Amino acid sequence: MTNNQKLIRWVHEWAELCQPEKVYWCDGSQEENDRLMAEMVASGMAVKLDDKKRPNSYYFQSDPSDVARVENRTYICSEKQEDAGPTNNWAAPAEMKATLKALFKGAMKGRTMYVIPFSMGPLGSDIAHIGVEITDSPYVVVNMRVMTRMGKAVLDVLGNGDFVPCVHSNGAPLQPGQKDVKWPCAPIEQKYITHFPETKEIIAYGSGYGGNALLGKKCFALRIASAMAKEEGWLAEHMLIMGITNPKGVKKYIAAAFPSACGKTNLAMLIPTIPGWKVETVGDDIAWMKFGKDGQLYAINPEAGFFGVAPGTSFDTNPNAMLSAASGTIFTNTGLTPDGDIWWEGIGTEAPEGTITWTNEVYDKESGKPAAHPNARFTAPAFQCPCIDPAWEDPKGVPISAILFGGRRPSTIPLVYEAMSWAHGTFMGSVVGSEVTAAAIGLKAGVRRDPFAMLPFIGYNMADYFGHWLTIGKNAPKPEALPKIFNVNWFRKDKNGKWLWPGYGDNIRVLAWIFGRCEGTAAATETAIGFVPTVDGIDISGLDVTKDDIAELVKVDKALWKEELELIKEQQASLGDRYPKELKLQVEQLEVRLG
Ligand code: SAT
Ligand code: MN
Repeated sequence: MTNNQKLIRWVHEWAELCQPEKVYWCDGSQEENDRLMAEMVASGMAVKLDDKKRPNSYYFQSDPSDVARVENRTYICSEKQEDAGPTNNWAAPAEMKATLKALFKGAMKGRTMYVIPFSMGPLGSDIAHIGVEITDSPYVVVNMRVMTRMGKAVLDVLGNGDFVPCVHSNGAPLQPGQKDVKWPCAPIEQKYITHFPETKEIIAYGSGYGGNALLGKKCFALRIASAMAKEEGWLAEHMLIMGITNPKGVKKYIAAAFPSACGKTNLAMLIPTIPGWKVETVGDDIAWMKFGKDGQLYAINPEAGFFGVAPGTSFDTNPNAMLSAASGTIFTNTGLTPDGDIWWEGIGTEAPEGTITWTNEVYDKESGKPAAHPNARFTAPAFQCPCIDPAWEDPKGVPISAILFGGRRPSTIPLVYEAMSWAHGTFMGSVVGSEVTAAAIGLKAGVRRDPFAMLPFIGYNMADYFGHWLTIGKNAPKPEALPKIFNVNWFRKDKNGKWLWPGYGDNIRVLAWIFGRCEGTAAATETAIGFVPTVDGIDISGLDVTKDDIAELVKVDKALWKEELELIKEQQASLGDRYPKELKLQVEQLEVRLG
């Protein structure tokens, strides 16, 4: 299938080490997919869902110990520890490779080694990159087929070119005669999700779930790509990309980063509540952005599918996601209904009698145990999304007019405000965070900082990453064409703890103001923290939100901001001496403006 000698040699070396029963090169065809699914159904790994209810769709239950990304087992292996920085787990590359070599020895015994050539981004796009994943998990193969462009066509584009090597094993070899389990994986202390940013390699062992195993996603498209982007002068970001068309038919694209549990997928697929506006989705999770020849920043979605959190998704909260997952979808750790469909908490219906939980028990509402694991997922093809943007596969990407940051902040942070400059916007991204309650995560209550929503995804020193953002602004080929930067906060509460903003489809009202700022038509008031809308700036027609509420929502309370500033200084101090001077200056200037 290929003459790429580097690729052939690399596959051969890993096959020697892992000792699989056979090596199989994936072509990405429907026939191959159907065959692998049929094999997994036969072995008891997968359940085929009812073809009338959920055509061409399959259901999986993971091992109860293997349900999410494992951040404490995720490593950045740069030669120097300071290059990984204070926010990443670090290990010396040679030591980590020795550890991994011992684990991978014979790790694929009794199994097939699948070779998956994949493209992150439309095939042949200047912004796209190719990777090859080897894995002993057929579940990974069928998921990668949805989440990336995968198979023979990728090898044709690759030719003798370079690729990012990605190695994955569930870490559960089979001895002769040993019966397989439904979800093979290794115990937690043997799981390793490792990245070598200097040599651009990924090696993951022991977990079959999500970003631990589908290595194109967080491992490549964020951790390794962020390191590539820094070297090459572009941006690899944890951002959705959406197109917004106003009632006059003018269209603009925005990219937006939020920490988890802020409704990122819902925002990407928003259904506007004000007439004449349209939202279309380019991507819901990751954006790669490069300057075009015209000096504009262009973005692609490196992925081809949605790996969405199932619980809470319904025809009320996100009909476009529900329709994306109507067929040809893989469900993991949801509930399974007796008539061969899926069910989860918040899907909008009662669980049918006899629903099976993700731990394969009969669902009992009274037991307090959910049918779906909170991190249950659907893997759905992006092209099935009813609001997918016509340009979502355009190899040159879509021009970005605005970048949004946001978090879950019940106080202090206004509904929306605009940065005064790119450097100020970089500062805004650097202090993104969500307020958490102590009970929720077993940590100290307060603001959990998640800069650029990239805390677990920056493949190098976070302070250097901030520096890279500043450099992008300084080196912009056409500074006036740089996207404007905004911070949004849908989660402000009043004194009684009631939400001040309805959110969901009404967020278009805030996006409309942002749109107007990009066009130079929307009015704003300058404050100490940036530009906020005037009280008439947000369309509240048809809402039971008053102008007083808007005034409260955009109010900048200097006393609260001074408290915020102290927290920001603590964060700065924790990030080490590579913290950029320009951002320190931003803090000093903010302090002066706050008086
Ligand atoms: O498991 S993934 O990394 O793909 C999704 C997530 O945890 O954010
Ligand atoms: Mn994500």
